[in-house]
Amino acid sequence: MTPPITLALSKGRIFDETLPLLAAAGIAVLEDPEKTRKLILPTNQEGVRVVLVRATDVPTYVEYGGADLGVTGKDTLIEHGGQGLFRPLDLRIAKCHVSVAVRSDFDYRHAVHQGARLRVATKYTSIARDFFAGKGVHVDLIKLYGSMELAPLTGLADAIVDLVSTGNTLKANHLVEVERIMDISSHLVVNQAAFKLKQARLREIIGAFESAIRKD
Ligand code: PRT
Ligand code: MG
Repeated sequence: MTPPITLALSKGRIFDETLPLLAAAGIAVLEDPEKTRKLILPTNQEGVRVVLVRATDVPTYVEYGGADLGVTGKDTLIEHGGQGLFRPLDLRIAKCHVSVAVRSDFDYRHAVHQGARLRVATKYTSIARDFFAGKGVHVDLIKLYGSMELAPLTGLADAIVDLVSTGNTLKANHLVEVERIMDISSHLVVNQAAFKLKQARLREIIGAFESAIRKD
């Protein structure tokens, strides 16, 4: 018997937006992650299963072979470093961008122009460090794990680096976008050893995903 293919996904938008791609590969997940407490979900294909992990853990699972492949945001991939991962496809799902945002009453341009040292709160310390280094702006980075929008409102930081899609979260918290750092979408990542060992089956899945990617 050939070993099963294990796909790592996170619940929520990545799971939801990967389903149509799986369907194109003839794979249907048999349980709804919002309704079950199971972390390993069977599919209609005996040789394929889905494991549910935290979004930030997807690259780690695939790197160490806990999963053969996974779907992860480019933001998460950059912060992880991407070591040990083969990255065959931009799936063009879960799109957003990484931005710098401040309180609407904070004069960001002036602070930057003055050469002020900025306090920046973010979950994305690598992306933020590279971006501000590239601009020659001195920053003190404060690592947070969530609710970044709160940091400028409470005086914890002058600015945040966070993901933005509709902009509604910023607006609801009286924050404004002052820099757009990069566009983000989710990518397929594959364990390098698994790609060699299970090449035929993985190539089929990658090929099916590739032809189902939205081109708009
Ligand atoms: O939520 P949890 O802490 O469990 O984990 P996570 O935030 O790492 O996972 P999840 O599922 O929320 O995000 C997984 C991936 O989806 C991210 O790594 C991104 O690549 C992608 N993605 C796409 C987004 C968004 N759009 C997005 N809007 N991830 C998060 N957001 C958040 C953002 O951080 C902000 O708080 O939504 C808020 C802004 O949304 P708007 O529409 O109000 O601008
Ligand atoms: Mg989230």
